[in-house]
Amino acid sequence: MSYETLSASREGPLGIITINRPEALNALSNKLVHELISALAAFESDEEVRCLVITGSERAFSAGADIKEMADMSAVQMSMSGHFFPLWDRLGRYPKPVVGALSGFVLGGGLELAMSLDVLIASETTQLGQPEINIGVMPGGGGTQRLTRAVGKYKAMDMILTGTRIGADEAKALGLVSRVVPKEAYLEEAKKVATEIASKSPVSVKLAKMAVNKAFEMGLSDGLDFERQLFYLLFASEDAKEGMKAFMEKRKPVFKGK
Ligand code: DAK
Repeated sequence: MSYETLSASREGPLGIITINRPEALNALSNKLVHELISALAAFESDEEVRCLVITGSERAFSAGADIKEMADMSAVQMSMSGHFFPLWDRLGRYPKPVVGALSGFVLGGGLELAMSLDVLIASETTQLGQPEINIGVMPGGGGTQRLTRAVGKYKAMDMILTGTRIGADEAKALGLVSRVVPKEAYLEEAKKVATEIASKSPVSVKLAKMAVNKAFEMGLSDGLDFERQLFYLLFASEDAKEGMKAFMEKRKPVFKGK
């Protein structure tokens, strides 16, 4: 499938999506959002794909929603068109692991998109922020909730109310990205991490992702119960038997996703 605002390609077990609107610093236009949804759907149904990488360019992962497109929208248009919601919805329930390869500007809806992914690899040049306040609005794609859960109330208030951006090292110290690497290496590192994840049992990866995400929605004791149910369920998988057998036989496991 070919797209106008991004490219999607397969590299072995990896599905790679590269956002490509350089003229607008990869701002999320309606078209881009719909193309992203369709690329995600195609990789979801491709059984060979075990992990995704979403990236942008060295200058910008994404500078947020396309302000030029949004400027004239009415509140009714925004809510009736379901502007953006289908993307957050799909990402929120996406069963395969997704690694974000971040560089340059990761702003507004771009940061909200990143925060919906599973592992974030950032180039040392990455700048993250929720600058919506500067244009008279506020985060609308989960920023007030996900950023606050990631960095705590006081840093989130600072970023959201002043629009101040933070750099990669500060983001890592706050737990907002997983790893920071030199700017030449961020995409390779993301692919390396994705390849590592792709080598694990797809069944345990899927359930482990589900369990971690539930930590944001459940209280501790319900979350622990949920984790335990999934853990028991994994004992019904062939992959779990294979993993433990391979350990005892001192060989590499061959996971089949069964
Ligand atoms: N939208 C459209 N165009 C953008 C853009 C954006 N967000 N960001 C940059 N561009 C365009 C610029 O207009 C410029 O194009 P020309 O004017 O030259 O044609 C080109 O990209 C290069 O940008 P600059 O010339 O400004 O480059 P600089 O290096 O000087 O500055 C910058 C880079 C990233 C600091 C600056 O461009 C900037 O401040 N951009 C805006 C960042 C921003 O405010 N982002 C938040 C947007 S609001 C929703 C969910 C989510 C959202 C909305 C609804 N629902 C679920 C309903 C999300 C909202 C947002 O993200």
